[in-house]
Amino acid sequence: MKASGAEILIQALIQEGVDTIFGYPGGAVLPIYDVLYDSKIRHILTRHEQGAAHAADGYARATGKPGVCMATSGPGATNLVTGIATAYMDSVPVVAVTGQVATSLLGRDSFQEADITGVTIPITKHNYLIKDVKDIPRIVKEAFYIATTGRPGPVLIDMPKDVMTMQSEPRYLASIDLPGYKPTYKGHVKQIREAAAAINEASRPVIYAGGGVLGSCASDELRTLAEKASIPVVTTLMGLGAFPSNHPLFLGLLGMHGTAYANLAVTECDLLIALGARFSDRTTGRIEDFAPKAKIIHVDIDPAEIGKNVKVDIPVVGDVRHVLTEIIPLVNPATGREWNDIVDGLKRRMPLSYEKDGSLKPQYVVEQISEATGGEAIIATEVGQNQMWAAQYCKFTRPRSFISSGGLGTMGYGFPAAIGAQAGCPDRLVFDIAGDGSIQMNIQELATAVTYNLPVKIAILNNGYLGMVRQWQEVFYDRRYSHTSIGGIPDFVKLAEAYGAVGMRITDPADVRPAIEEAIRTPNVVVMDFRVAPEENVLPMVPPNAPISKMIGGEA
Ligand SMILES: Cc1ncc(C[n+]2csc(CCOP(=O)(O)OP(=O)(O)O)c2C)c(N)n1
Repeated sequence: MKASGAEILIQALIQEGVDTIFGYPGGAVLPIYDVLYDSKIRHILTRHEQGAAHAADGYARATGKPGVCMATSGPGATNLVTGIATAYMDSVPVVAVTGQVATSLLGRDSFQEADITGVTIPITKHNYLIKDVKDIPRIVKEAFYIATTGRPGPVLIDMPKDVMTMQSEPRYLASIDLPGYKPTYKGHVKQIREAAAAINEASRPVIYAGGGVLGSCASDELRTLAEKASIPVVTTLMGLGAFPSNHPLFLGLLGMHGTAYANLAVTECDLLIALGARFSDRTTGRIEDFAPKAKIIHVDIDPAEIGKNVKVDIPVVGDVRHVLTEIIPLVNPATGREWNDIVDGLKRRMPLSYEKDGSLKPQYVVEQISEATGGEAIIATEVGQNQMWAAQYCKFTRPRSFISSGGLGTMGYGFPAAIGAQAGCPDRLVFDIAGDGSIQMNIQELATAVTYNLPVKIAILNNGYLGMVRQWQEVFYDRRYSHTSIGGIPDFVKLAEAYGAVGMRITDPADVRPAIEEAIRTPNVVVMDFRVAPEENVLPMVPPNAPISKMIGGEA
């Protein structure tokens, strides 16, 4: 039976298991929206296309399934760009569908025409401009396959309006054939043996776990390896949640705002086992001084990552879970060696700490959120100090619980991503830990959260500053706070109420825990405006391009 391009598209999405699309309509996607009108796919109308892209990304990070967003041509498509780039930098599987002007109008500066496949080449894993209605089933299948396999990432499908209305007899494919795209899942046997031998020989090993551990669902294997060989674990920002925070072997975050003990353990180790991590400058500090005494094993599904930033001694190309499954039986059991005592000593001597002077401290707010939720909530963050305090003070008991823009550092990411996570995980408690600056970048999505009854709890650490930038100005620019004091901060309580959410203002430390508990009990979107100490800094801090062992502050 013949069907229109738009019908074929929606049918193909359903076949890929899509149940939710985050989107925003416009002229060039009208035929698709017409089909959506009576389709079984849930469409969540955001208030900005950037919100739709971040929501699809948050949905993907929380559920492990690909997230889907949709926008019209031209400005709708370009509004997705920041969200697509955010997903690309953090290897998140997102499929973005954009409308395009009719094929006869392409290349003529037509109304609302933007060359979105051209624009997104460097920020997508792959993209398509569909010119023939017959290609729709194949392209949709390929797009999901590419987005979710190998190193995951965003794929864009651009669809001209006339292709949506053309009729065709659809032929949905059961399998796909993509010569030239064959991700390597299984590591090379010889390298796996070498890696296991290196682990058995090491006397001061450390595991450095990144987002690839979560991407490959390898948390259990990570834990098995760490426990079997008694190896301390540090994580990147993207790797938080991959290993339980309360585990005795856990050393927390590494790098610029990592714990002192994680940074010192990596500096002193003789073997660094990097798992699905990409050695970003925020984690390594000055690259020449990174893990200077260590042999490095690097396991990554993307061969382009290996040797990109650091010299690797034992490269293993493959999926972290597959590779760990092979390595674990070859590793000798070990119990508390001298190294474990040294690391435990560091942990005891220099814990994360902040001055308790009676004022309302942002770290305290984050600690209380973590305690009140027992480490079970999904925590999304914005970008800045709020993000780093969340990374330092939130404890995670299970994977896919920390949702944050690591690679691109996108302000305005957290709230829409939290909406996506809540849509994908209706039974979980979802918080967005926010700054007063970043929350204002996508605060219009309060309408989306309220309309679709996605009861995200927003905790604004309101310091009146673009805090992280102010901190850099304090440290590196002699306290010249150029344009980082943000005036015109709205009354967040009234704003919440204006959108139909619940607003609370908290100024006294004694009110923090009761407010959080009340928010958790409230079956609605809640905005908590915590008026925190304005010039609190995130510590420890490694100055950019300094060795990670040279930290400012943070030691007890
Ligand atoms: C879209 C975007 N613009 C600018 C920046 C640069 N930037 C990084 S952190 C930050 C300050 C964030 O301020 P706020 O949201 O109030 O959070 P705080 O640091 O105070 O917790 C800025 C401006 C960014 N990361 N993203």
